[in-house]
Amino acid sequence: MWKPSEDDLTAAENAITRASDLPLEVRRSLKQCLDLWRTVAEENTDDECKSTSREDVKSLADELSARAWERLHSGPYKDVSLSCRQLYGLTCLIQSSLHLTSLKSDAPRPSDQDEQQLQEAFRAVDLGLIMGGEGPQRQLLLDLANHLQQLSEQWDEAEPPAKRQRTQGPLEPSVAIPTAASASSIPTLDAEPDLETFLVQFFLPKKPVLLRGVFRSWPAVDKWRDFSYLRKVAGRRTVPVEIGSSYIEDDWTQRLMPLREFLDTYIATQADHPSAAVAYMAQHTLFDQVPQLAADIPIPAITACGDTSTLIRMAWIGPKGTVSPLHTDPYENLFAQVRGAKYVRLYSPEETPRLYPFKKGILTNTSSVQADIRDGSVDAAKFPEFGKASYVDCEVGAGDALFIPKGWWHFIKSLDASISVSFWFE
Ligand SMILES: O=C(O)CCC(=O)C(=O)O
Repeated sequence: MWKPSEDDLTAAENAITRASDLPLEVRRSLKQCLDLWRTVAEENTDDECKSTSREDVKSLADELSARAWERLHSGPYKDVSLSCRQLYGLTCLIQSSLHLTSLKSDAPRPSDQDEQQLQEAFRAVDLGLIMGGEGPQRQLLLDLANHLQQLSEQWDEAEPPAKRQRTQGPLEPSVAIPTAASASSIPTLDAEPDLETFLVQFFLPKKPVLLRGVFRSWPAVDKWRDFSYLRKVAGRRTVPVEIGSSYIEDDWTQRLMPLREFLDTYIATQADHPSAAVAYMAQHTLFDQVPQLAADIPIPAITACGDTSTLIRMAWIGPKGTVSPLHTDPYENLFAQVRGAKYVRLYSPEETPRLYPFKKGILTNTSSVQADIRDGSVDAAKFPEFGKASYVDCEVGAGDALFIPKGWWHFIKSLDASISVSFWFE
């Protein structure tokens, strides 16, 4: 049976129970919950006593989790104290381990009920990793996630091949690497520049550059081309998915779902149902949640011209047709394409007055001009200046990377089932 490392657990417990910004009764109740949980985790506790204590741990953990969740959602995420996030992470750990311990069978092939428990165990651990912030509880969550993943792979291997095939569905092949037909206006290099060249010619003068094919040897470019690899190593992991044509449209919403459900529903079946809603696992810190995947995506040396301690890696996985409307980010961005192709259009910061950014609210970094600006159907009466703004554009294919300097506007549309990784740095 999986058991947390006692040292990590004590460190997490100490960090939270000493946090004076959490109400005393919350800290007491956490202590009680952890003590009970330790008893439940003891394998020699007799069954009857174990099941009573299990119920008690569950209700305490659920209550604490709900309180932390409420605080996490009561204002901007950055304003929530670290101890509150850690508390949430630790309660997720307890909830996840309870799902794990309630798996009924030792049989290699799971019952439907066990399958559901495992999925719930992943969901809890993933929410703890996504929302729980840094701290000693994180290592415990990562350890438990690894344990669940081992079980998950054992179960998948035990599935009859026919069933495996059916649930995976047909996978769309990647298109060939596109030629840079429209990229002439963006300087293009065929090899990763050395740090000094990149710094002097592009980073400091804030000039975009397309690095054609320079990351073609990344393990991910080969291994992730077939989505069944991601499905195998992270299929049951819970990820955030945006559903709708683009985040500025009214039909847009967000859902948490297992990665394999996302791949099966929105990517594998796209060829059969081209009119299905567009869904996008966008801007997700997948590599912090599933560190094993990071080994397939080496950190490009040129990001060292920024502050590497603040590097953020974002994963973007979606079908053909995802649109990220024209916007800017507060980071330098090395945007790398791992699978499939994307169209990218860039406008320099000087063009801002012609791009109609939203005037107030959280979207002042986003243009109010309609989502798909590529097809030329922008309403010229409503946005008369837009057509006068000059831009550069290109297609990026698997193994390419585009440097998008901080402050540059970018519009991105996927041309087929696609995986990208952005390296954001300061
Ligand atoms: O690929 C996309 O859809 C958007 C990427 C993006 O906006 C970014 O990397 O900052």
